[in-house]
Amino acid sequence: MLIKLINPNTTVSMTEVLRDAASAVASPGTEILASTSRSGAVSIEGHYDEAMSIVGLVDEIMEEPAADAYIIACFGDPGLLAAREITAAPVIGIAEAAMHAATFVATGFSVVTTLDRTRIIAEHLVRNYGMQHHCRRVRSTNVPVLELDRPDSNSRSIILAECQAALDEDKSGAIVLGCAGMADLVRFLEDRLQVPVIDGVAAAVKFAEALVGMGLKTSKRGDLAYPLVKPYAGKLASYAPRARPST
Ligand code: 5HY
Repeated sequence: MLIKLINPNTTVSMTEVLRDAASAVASPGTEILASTSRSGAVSIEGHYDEAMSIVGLVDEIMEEPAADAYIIACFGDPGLLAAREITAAPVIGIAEAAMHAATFVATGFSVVTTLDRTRIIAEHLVRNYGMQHHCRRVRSTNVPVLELDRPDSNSRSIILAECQAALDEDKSGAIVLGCAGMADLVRFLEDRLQVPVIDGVAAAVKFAEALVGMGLKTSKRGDLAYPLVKPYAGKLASYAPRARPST
């Protein structure tokens, strides 16, 4: 099975972290094709960055129509429902994957993310995904996304301290990592915290394998049907939905 893992930001070194995290959990028959968006922000840290990332995400999906599943490897899950409209293959966002995984291993979890503005975006996701019952709190660390990549930054210890505060103050039983760039912190944190620490990239790979294994595809009835065929104007003219042979 072929899973296309898309980093919707344009930082190639982050994609390498994501590829390693995905490959570490992929089953022997699963090929992970990790790609970096070619348009948009170097890091996605706000609503505008997210909105602007969606064209690059669509390009990556359209370029690999034969993939069995797609993963959007950014914790805001930018463009998730739009992506589900343009393909019938399962599309999984890492935030939804991580939150769902956490509900299987703890009655309550905390999300530990990067900037404070990202915290607010993650809180929206908690509500959108109906996770209020499970998510005890979303916490920010004020570590910018690209700091996670710098060997000389003290981001690891800052994130560890915030996770410890989540366990002590929120009484959470598990930690959800609120940024794709934290994927390589799982072992470091689990060893010290002794609770499940969930990286959405790994969770998304396992859920993608499960959905494909069950033969489940995205429903094409209702709002996730292929986009209506119509002209688009201006810079986005070439993105106008086209008629499909089967529809
Ligand atoms: C992410 N931004 O996972 C996020 C989420 C964050 O470029 N990849 C990004 O921390 O803002």
